[in-house]
Amino acid sequence: MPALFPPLTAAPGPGAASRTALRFGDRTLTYAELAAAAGAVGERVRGTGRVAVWATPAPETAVAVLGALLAGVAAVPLNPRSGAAESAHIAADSAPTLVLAAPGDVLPDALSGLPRTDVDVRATGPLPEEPADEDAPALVVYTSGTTGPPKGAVLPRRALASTLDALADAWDWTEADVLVHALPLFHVHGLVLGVLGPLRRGGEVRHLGRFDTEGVARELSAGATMLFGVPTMYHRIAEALPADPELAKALAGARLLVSGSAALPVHDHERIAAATGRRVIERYGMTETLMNTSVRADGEPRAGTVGVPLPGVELRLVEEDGSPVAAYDGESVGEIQVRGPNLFAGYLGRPDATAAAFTADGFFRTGDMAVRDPDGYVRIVGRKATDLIKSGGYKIGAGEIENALLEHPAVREAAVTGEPDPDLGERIVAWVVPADPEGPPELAELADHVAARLAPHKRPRVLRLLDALPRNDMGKIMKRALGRS
Ligand code: MCA
Ligand code: AMP
Repeated sequence: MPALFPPLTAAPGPGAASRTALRFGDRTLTYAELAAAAGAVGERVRGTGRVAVWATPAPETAVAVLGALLAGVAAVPLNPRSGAAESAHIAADSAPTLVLAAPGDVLPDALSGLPRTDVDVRATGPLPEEPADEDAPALVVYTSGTTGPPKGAVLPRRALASTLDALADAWDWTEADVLVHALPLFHVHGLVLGVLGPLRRGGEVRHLGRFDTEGVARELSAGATMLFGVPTMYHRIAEALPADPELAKALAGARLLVSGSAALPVHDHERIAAATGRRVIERYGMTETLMNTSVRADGEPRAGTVGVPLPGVELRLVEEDGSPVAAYDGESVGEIQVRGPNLFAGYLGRPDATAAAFTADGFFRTGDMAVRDPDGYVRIVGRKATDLIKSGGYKIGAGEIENALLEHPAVREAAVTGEPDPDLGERIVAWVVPADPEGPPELAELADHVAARLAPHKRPRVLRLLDALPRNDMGKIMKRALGRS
């Protein structure tokens, strides 16, 4: 398989090596510096099994992941805010041989048994010879399901290469592009699209560390050409625009504004278009499939659609019984199923879950429900599972939060749902039957409990106390009834 990052490994043209590759605040690495530092990581990890990467929004994370990828070692990016139970689960499930972190980072107890290697972004090492096997695992990214703890999606090198090249085709993405974003680096959006994407093209990425509209305006005014964000970020931009002419001007000058990870509300799309003259384009993907569809840079950025299938991606809408929906008429709803080189190889150590995720003819069942317009544009209208919540662009399983809540002494029974939220898309609601009706738990203590165990973004934002949970004759909690009460 050709190199994953030709700009690093190919003989550099005049000036190419001195081009900026990464910027995190005032910390910058050129392509030559990045290649040297990644080479040093590669030397350290070559021949080991999977390595964990403490994925802070810092250049060390990019160097660590790149070094592992170049050496043919799978990297497992870890959320540095994961709580105790989540860290312990991922460490045990992925069984890394060592953990790569920035000097000074404090690691949780769950990782203390692992050898630790500090990443030095000024180190130099030779670039390793990349593995030829395109099916070799490149990343293991943890993603929530409806029940149980998160599963590790194994992403082969081929999937990364094909999805990034398909996006380059759809977006006219070149080495001239400078991407700005503030996405976390332990998920596909921020890591694969937001860091590996620019590096595969030979362009530049500027990471803001944390999201704010000032940083977006500053970087887009100072030469950045593209912005990636989740809808929550575009919502905050839409809210800020009326009072911020600099932000409006900066967005107006961008080449491409891209939203993904959840549905961009039409209202926010239209407010941004009205204030800037620019339309945000949406692309649709999943941890397991990488990117499936996008509005193309030269296509019509219709609000509320995720565009057309990317090159190489086969996409179909199917009825409950697996038959194709009657028509692409903008009305017939079916589940999106996809097949192509962008797909993952399976869930780590979970052949049962992997088998259940695919149809007999190799299509991945996304669980997302959509319609297609006659011209092929896909519009997502919902999702099959009520037990999956999308909050701030993060996918969160109701079951993992329920299990955490049930471990709190003040909780007798718990059910978790998502309800519409203008900022987060959905907010997590905890329905709780208290152990002691006279001394029910408070929202803050349950939120802290979940944040410390799982992660802060999984904490409930609303607490509703009940005398009993509505259950059907089988004893199963009727979540739809909860939503209406
Ligand atoms: C609050 N905090 C707490 C607690 N409460 N910490 C501990 N215990 C608590 N009880 C902290 C938070 O950690 C955070 O710290 C701060 O308080 C604010 O938290 P929060 O309100 O949750 O965050 P926010 O600032 O509102 O974040 C909104 C966001 C974020 C920036 C939009 O949700 C985000 O980054 N989303 C991106 C998700 C994403 O990348 N998804 C991609 C997966 P501090 O203030 O220090 O930060 S989907 C994917 O990859 C697929 C392939 C796709 O299609 O893209
Ligand atoms: P994750 O598993 O965290 O990678 O999230 C994948 C899910 O995010 C998909 O199955 C969709 O439900 C949702 N998603 C991603 N992009 C979009 C989008 N542009 N519009 C609507 N939903 C999206």
